[in-house]
Amino acid sequence: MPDLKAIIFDVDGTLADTERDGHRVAFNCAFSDEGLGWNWTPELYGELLAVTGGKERIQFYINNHSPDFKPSNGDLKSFIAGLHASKTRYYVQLLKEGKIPLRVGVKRLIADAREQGIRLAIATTTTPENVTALLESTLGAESLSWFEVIAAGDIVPAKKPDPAIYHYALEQLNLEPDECMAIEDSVNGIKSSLGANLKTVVTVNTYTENSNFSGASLVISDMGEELEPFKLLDGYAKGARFLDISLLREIMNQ
Ligand code: XBP
Ligand code: MG
Repeated sequence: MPDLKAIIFDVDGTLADTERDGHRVAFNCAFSDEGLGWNWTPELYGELLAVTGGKERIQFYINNHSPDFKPSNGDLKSFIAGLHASKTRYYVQLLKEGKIPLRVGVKRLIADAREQGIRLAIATTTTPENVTALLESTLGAESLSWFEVIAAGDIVPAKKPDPAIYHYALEQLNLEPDECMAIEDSVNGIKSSLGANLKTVVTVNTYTENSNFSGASLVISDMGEELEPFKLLDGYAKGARFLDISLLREIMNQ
């Protein structure tokens, strides 16, 4: 039976609740600087999350909510790229100010994995600068070296739900899917991880708690702590109160 060798983490919604008070706010700051008059409310943003990737999300918004929009420079693709770069600057600033903490249990699970020699990787649709800034601001600069692979953003041609980003991470780790576990928070995320044949644990958040996570090995409210146990939403957790390496191993061998 293959043993657990690596965990591949999603970032947004999984490591931290970044979307509503992070990415969304940063998008709106960038829109405001350009005088666009676009305001992504928390509710609208929940709908826009169906599209992964910030540039792709802006394009989708224009297509569906502002189809007559003409960019000031005449070229929509480069306009969106510039707008998104501005959004990234705002988002990184929010992270540097320490506005976005890790979710319950994340720090403990990462420490547990490192102690037990489990390799760590990241597979995300967000921009690499954002991953770096999140890790630095929450776990310290040295944490960047804990992750052997940071697979992010445009490194693959198709973002989640396409499995390309997980295929890329597995290739870089030089591991088979049955030697790894993925941790995700969204339907697009789990489509991507399952598409790469990875067993996946889902920790839900307010944007994803009502989604259908069929195919997940375990669905829980968060990673939990001894004194702040997770809520079990689907699957079998052997009475555990928090997600650790021993539970991940159990799930892997189910
Ligand atoms: C979530 C995403 C990202 C972020 C915004 O990524 O879809 O697009 O919302 O980040 P994941 P960017 O859950 O895979 O970590 O603007 O940098 O794309
Ligand atoms: Mg996510």
